Amino acid sequence: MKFAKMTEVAHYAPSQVITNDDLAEIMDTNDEWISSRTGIKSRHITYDENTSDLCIKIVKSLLEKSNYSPESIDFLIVATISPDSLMPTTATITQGKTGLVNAFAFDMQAACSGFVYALSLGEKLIASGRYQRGIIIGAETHSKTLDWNDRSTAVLFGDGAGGVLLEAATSQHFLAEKLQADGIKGTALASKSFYPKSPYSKKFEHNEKLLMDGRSVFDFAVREVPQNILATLELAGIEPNEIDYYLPHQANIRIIDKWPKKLKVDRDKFLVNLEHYGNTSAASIPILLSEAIESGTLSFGSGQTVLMTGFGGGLTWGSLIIKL
Ligand code: B82
Repeated sequence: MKFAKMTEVAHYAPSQVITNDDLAEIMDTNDEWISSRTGIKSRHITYDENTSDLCIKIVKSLLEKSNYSPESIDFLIVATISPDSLMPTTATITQGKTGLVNAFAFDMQAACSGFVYALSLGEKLIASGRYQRGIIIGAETHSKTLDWNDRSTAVLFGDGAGGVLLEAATSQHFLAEKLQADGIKGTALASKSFYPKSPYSKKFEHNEKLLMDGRSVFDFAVREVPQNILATLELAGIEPNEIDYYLPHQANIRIIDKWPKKLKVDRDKFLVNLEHYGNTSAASIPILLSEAIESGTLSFGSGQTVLMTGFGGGLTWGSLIIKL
């Protein structure tokens, strides 16, 4: 039996910080409205960097921290819904510019669940025994896809990236997982759509911008996701309170605030940083993990048990229980 473990983590966000007050200068909104409904105070917004530029920072940082050569990396997965282009992928652009000459690379698209899906897949690649070392990144530059005239969505999102180095291990670190999807409810959270538009095709209705049925996705996050967490805990044979820290996708503080009661665990076990980043979709969980490692709240090799939960467009959602 082969195993995988995370051995390093890194995060990066563009240096430009845009506060709620800054947004109030360009659209009809205010700090009280945004922070009371979302918990967000500021977000990082890229000035001259694209998603691959953020990913390059993460790869370089992981290589520096681990002292591994670029040639020693077997694969790179980038989870993103704001790629530089559909082709080439953000992962291959990053791979080319960081000298990961022996790595295969591809993008994973599972919205705000992207990092959890990609980390799960990376673990399987290593557990197969075929690959020894990989990098999993969640990265977004949402600012380039937002409708800056739509105050209901433009205030919610931010840019940033986080990633982990995944390596072969001699003992089990990934204890349980449950990944889910429900395409029937997919229209509740949808971005710009693509449809045939050739001279030979019928005219399709399509949306040009992000659509979010807030109430419906909020109810989904509050009702369904804790059930997924409980099911994952049951698979691991672990009680909710035995988890040292929960690392939830940072969509909205009101969602996270409802979970401790549902799971009957202390609110302090839920790590939160959305105040400073907004919703960074696939990047939110690795940024959260990286900050927790940096602050000493978590450390690799400590034996602490964490539960990561992603949930978002698709709809997709899922949890991983990992022993650090
Ligand atoms: S909201 O609908 O406007 N609302 C909840 C009733 C405000 C209190 C809202 C806002 Br504002 C921001 C985010 C959400 C939300 O529910 N988001 C998500 C839910 C499930 C999956 C992903 C997300 C996400 O935003 O990434 C609701």
